[in-house]
Amino acid sequence: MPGIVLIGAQWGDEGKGKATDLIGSHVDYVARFNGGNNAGHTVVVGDESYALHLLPSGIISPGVVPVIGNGVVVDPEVLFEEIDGLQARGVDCSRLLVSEEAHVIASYHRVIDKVTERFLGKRRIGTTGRGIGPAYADKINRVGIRVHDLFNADHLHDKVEASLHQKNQMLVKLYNRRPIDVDETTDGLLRLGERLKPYVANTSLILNKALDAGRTVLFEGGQATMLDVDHGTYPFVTSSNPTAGGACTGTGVGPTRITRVIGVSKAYVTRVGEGPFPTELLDEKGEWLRAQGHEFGVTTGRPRRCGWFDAVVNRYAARVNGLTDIVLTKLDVLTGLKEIPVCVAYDVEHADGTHERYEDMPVDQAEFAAAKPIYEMHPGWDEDISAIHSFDDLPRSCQDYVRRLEELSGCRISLIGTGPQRDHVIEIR
Ligand code: 2SA
Ligand code: GDP
Ligand code: MG
Repeated sequence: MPGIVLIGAQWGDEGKGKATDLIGSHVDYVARFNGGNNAGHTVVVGDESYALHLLPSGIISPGVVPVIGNGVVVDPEVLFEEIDGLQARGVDCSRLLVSEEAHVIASYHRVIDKVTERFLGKRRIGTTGRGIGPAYADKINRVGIRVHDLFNADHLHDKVEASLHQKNQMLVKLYNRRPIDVDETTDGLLRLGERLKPYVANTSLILNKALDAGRTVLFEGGQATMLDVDHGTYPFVTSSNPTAGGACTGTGVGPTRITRVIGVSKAYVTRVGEGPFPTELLDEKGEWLRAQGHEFGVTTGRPRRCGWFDAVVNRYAARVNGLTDIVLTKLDVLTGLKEIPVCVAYDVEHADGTHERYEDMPVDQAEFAAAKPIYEMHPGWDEDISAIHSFDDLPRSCQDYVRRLEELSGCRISLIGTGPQRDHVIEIR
């Protein structure tokens, strides 16, 4: 009855889509447990590249049941666009299951996300503008709309009215916008509900029964550890729990069912959106990494900020997620560098001018923002590694780099990505 959790160990875009696709072809269910269509997961199969946002990456594997768990915020319009796009390319989406307890992103959540960011100005978070934060805020404020609310017109009208009551005052008085119409919004949601209905199910019950019957479930995280609302670089985070614990609350499956927790890390680091990033490269080396790794947002197209591998972040991710192993992706991107810096610890200067070495993540975000990376230098390699399938065949310096990242992270590396394709991979036993 194995439950496998797969999460991002850095700031996202580590290549979780590809890792899920690889592991997902051996599992029975792939369940998303957090976030929404802020995510952008790329799966490359032969000449075809699929950019998935809301659908679990397992949708590409025939025979896998893709599940959208209760912890996800669902924008039905985006979901249908994604389903239509995939079906037009021959991908069968009929097996999809959507939790009746998942919260819905309504048009007003998108509006509020965008106006709030504009209003914040210099203090903006750099959100994807998809309404994620406002939808989760409504969930916590107990004025959210859940999937099963879409099937009862009177009940839905009351809920939309309650949810819009305060928001309309805010939109009119604070942001000088027109109020959002309750009837129009309710009608729109009811129409979306009709189309959503065939996919809706008690997914917690289904997943638990599947585990009881000896099936394998892969829990696929969106975003990443450092974007977690509790454990990330708050307030520069997303509004959900992308860490491993979120897999349980976000699907209704207990922690005793989880047997493996896989963290996906890039061989360097990227971040998109605002917030501190100690190893960020603001020079031509950062641009080189962005160009080599094609580091642009899958959802928004924004250029990603790039920097060297940060072992403090990885050690932290290993701890807060209880990682059993790491999938190290995009090692091929580093090919051609003479030497590769790796951040092993931080140097933080305190207000009184004294310095402190941090081996572990500082909790105080002011300290994290002031953290200077302490680097260790590693020799690089020039050989193309994308066609290599055995760890022992990698150039010596490349093997040493991987082994050192493993040692610094305190967690074994079980898989290495050497290119975007499914077969660009090295398994380490
Ligand atoms: P939001 O929209 O409220 O979740 O934004 C809050 C922060 O979370 C970050 N975030 C992400 N970071 C990396 N990748 C994400 N997905 C897309 C991708 C991003 C894109 O795969 O490339 O296309 O821009 C993602 N989603 C949310 C976001 O940048 C904010 O820092
Ligand atoms: P996710 O959000 O974690 O699923 O990652 P994204 O899909 O946003 O970004 C990862 C990008 O790296 C995608 O374009 C993948 O096709 C690509 N990718 C994944 N693994 C590798 C790898 O090992 N090497 C290279 N060069 N590209 C990879
Ligand atoms: Mg992504």
